[in-house]
This record gives sequence, C-alpha cells and structure tokens, in this order.
Amino acid sequence: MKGQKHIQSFLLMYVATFLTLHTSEGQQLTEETCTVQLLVPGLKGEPGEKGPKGAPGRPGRVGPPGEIGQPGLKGQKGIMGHYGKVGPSGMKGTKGDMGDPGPRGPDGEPGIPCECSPIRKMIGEMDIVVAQLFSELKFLKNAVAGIKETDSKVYLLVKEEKRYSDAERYCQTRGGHLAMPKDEGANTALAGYITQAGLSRVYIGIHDLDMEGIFTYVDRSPMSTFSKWRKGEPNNAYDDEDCAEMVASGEWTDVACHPTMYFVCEFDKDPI
Ligand SMILES: [Ca+2]
Ligand SMILES: [Ca+2]
Repeated sequence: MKGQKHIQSFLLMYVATFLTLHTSEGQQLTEETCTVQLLVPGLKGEPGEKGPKGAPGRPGRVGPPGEIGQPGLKGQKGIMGHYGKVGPSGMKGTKGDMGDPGPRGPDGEPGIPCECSPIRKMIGEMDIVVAQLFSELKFLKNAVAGIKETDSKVYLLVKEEKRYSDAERYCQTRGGHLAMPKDEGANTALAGYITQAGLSRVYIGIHDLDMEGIFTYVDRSPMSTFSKWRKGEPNNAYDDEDCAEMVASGEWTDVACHPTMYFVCEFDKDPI
C-alpha cells in the first residue's frame, strides 16, 4: 500500500510538470502527448489467505520492579558466634572520695635536743679547712709545674703578685722563707730559674728593715762574704728601699717593699 501511494504521487507530479511546460510551449504539447501514459490505480483486491505463523518476536524490555512482598515468617535462632576482639581500654574514671582518717599511732621515742650552735661552728671550721686545702692544692700544682733544687735547697717560683711581707708570710706558712742565695751556686740556680720563667725580677729574702743600710737575710742570718749587688746598689733610693729583688742576670737591687711582684720561696731539702 505504501509503495502504491508513492507511485501515484510521482505520476501526478509528472503530469502537472508536463502540463505547465506545454502551456508555455504550444507546439511541443502535441508531440509529447503520444509518448506519455497515465497510470491510474485499479480497484482494491480481495484479502489474501492467512500466512503461516511468524518467527517468535524479540524479548520485550524489562518491566518495572514489582511491589515489596509481605515479610516472611521468622526463622529459628542460630547458634552462638565466636567471641569478638578485645576492645580498647576505657577512659580513666574520676578520683573517688577521700577515706576516713585512720586511728592515731603510738607516741614515738623522745628525740635528742638539737645542738645547732656547735654544728654551725663545725661547718664554719670545715669551710676554713677547705679553703686552706684549696690553697695548698694550688701551691702543689705550682710546685709540680716547676720546682728547682740544689743539693740542699728546693726553690719554688710563686707566680702570685704579693708585697714583700706577704710574700715572706706565704713562704713561712709552707715551712720556708723567701729565697736567700748565700753562695754563687744558689744564686746562679735562682737566676736561671727567673730567666727560664721569662721574668725580669722577683723578691728575694734580703732586707735592711731592722737597720738602714745593714742588709740581712730574712731569717736574720747576716750577710757574710757573698753578695751580688748590681753596680750602684743598694742605693736606698728616695729613702724608701729596704727590700731586695733579683733580676734575670742574677744581680740584686734594693727596692721598695710595698709594690707587688712574683717571688721565690726556698725550702730546706731535709728539714727533719
Ligand atoms: Ca734601705
Ligand atoms: Ca735601689
């Protein structure tokens, strides 16, 4: 049916075109009429016999989900499952209330009365001893660092600047005196000591504090035959030179007693 309608439409359109052309061109209309046939559909025929059964069609689309059914009957209780893993520790709880005080204990033994004053005194004395030990330790360090000795004496160069009297006291405290060179050998040993230490002068144990112009050793022993005064010394300059120093060359000079300078102590080798 569809193809037949199509053919009819085609023919009608063809005839219409032909008539339009030959209305404007009269001579050609006659010639062309002989070659064109007009086809007109006939009457509708009788319906044919029923055909055989066709092949099964393609499956249709999936329909929409159905409505939720009624709940089923409850099943029987299952057996117990395995234990689960141990869970994390819980938070610490709040502190509980304080308990009631316990009964009073028995009285203790009487204590010893405090004697604080003697203890304080003892501590003070210990502090003094510690200070003395510290000083001795320093002295020993100096001694180990550089001590000189002759056959009969031990000399110690003390690199602490002190006045003459303080220097002599320092030596006496340790069982000696400021150095008293009484012969050429001792004087040379001392001079070498001073030079080796890179010093230019030190106090030695010679003075005229007791009588101006009369020099003695600090142990009050008199100066006999040996002396090593530098030329022009002692000169008691400014009337204020009652002590003595040794310079690096080994010569002596009388100087004032109050300036501070290094000094040399001497100790007998076998005092006992
Ligand atoms: Ca003098
Ligand atoms: Ca002088």
